[in-house]
Amino acid sequence: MTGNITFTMIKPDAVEANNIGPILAMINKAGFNILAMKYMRLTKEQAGQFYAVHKERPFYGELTEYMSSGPIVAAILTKPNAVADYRQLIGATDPTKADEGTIRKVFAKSIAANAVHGSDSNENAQIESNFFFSELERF
Ligand code: IDP
Ligand code: MG
Repeated sequence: MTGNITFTMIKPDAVEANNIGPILAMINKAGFNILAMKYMRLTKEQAGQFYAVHKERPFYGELTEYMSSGPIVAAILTKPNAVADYRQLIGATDPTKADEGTIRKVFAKSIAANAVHGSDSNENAQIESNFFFSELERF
């Protein structure tokens, strides 16, 4: 593995809009390699587990409903400085505040349906990757 890892999801709004390909192209163009990847749909319970850190937030119900509303693409990405570089590539949580050229600026529909997830720390990148992928699924 070169560099460290981050975990991403292409969220239901972006999958529904046929933006898997364009988003993966931006990810590869920015220098990230794919260590693991799958296309799947989360149950509301699984979405709740994944976002458990946000349980007390007012948008938790909306978020877990939305994240289980359709299929997603989950992936582990590698690159030197992966976590910070990927947060920069995806842009701010609220797409109206995201920089030009970021994934969320280009593809997000709203603050909830914001096209992609990106880990916020190395520790969470490990936890989130382990939530979705076994060692046998990483290459
Ligand atoms: P992040 O995805 O940029 O790290 P977080 O604050 O960790 O943002 O929030 C997790 C996810 O919860 C966001 O990506 C978005 O889908 C959703 N979310 C965050 N804030 C709001 C909100 O104010 N309303 C609705 N959904 C929100
Ligand atoms: Mg977050």
